Amino acid sequence: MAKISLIVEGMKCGHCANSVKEALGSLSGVNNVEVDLDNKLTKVDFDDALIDFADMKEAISEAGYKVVGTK
Ligand SMILES: [Cu+2]
Repeated sequence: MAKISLIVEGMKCGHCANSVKEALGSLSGVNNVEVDLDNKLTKVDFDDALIDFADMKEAISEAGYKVVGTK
């Protein structure tokens, strides 16, 4: 199990946070997602044998938000 904190731009409210959560949660290999809206952080627990940063970035992009880095 691996953890990453993604810095996501464009999330403005609880609805945005849920959209990002759902986009990531639908990917196989993602075990848990927590969004910290105030700090633009999305914390993901994942299995690095099944999914990587690029996959998460793409899913978030498809949901309409932008990953600008990690922390
Ligand atoms: Cu919103």
